[in-house]
Amino acid sequence: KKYNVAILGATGAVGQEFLNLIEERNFPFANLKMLASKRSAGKKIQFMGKEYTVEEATVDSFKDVDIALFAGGSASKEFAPAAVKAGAVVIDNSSTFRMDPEVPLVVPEVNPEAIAQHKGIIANPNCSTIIMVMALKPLYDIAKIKRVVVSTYQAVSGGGKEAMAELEQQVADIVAGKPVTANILPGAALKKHYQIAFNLLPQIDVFKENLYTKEEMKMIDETKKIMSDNDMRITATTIRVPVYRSHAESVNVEFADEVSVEAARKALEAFPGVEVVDNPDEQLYPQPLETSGKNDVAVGRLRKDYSIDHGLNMWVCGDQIRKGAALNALQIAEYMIEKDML
Ligand code: 11C
Repeated sequence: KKYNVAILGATGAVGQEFLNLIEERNFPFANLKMLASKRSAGKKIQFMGKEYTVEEATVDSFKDVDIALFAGGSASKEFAPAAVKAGAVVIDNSSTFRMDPEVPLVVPEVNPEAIAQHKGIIANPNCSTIIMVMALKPLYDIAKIKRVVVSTYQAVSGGGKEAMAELEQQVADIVAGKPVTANILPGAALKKHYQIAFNLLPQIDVFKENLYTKEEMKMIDETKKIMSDNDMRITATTIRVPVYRSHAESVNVEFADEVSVEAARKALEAFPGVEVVDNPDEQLYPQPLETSGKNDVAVGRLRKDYSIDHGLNMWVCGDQIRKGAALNALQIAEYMIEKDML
């Protein structure tokens, strides 16, 4: 069986990755609709030997669509209800519906059972959340996790194509001895912008009243929902780094019981979608350059945290446009196809 697929936000970084993955994974599509905002409508996209014209998304775009892959952003709120009404299942990469109790928030390796509860929309978690829970779940399966302290090192591509272009331009300008301009990061809609090249920005998204950024609160709230554990204590600091692609995270875990490094390694190795890269003797550890363009989340630097009773430190890297966004969404669709849920 083949399915009619629509991609909303086809011209962006996540939209483009949807196309790469649909081809790579031989996703069973019949018709493919490329949708975007008015600004991108009319653009041509070459895909699998065919030319597609990007159409402006409207509430009428979803007739006969089985699966609507939404790349993210404010368009989701506008178009998801219309797509559902038209009979499509929406897999949404925006933050709009993630914390809605009616909407499953899914990482297929972690909580696929939540998909069955959907009422038309399934939310794809935030990229840094997905990458972290991929490493937390196999550990949680051997011992309850009491507390997580995470610090992220997030690539500019999390901020979209424009943020990547900004880093490239700034590096080129600096090397050429030209003045540097910053218009996008830490966020295009923010009042102030700062140089990311050769710098670090401790702000991803807007600040909330509690002094955390929205990105930090996403990691906290979404992780609890995906792992179905509201008692888990989590604190997060999210940082933008001058890396093009792949987010990295330093994750400190406190368990309720003892977990040896060996047991943790074994559990991580056995988990689908995780690759353990951890050999200090050979200087092997996950690096963003290595995980870019790959599907697996890499985990390494496994070691005990001797400052608490049952603690473990690890370093996690994953391509946030793949597993952190497009791949995770497509895996949700693949799961639904496999289980005959479409
Ligand atoms: C970033 N995590 O790296 C963000 C991008 O809620 O899906 C994804 C935002 C989201 O900037």
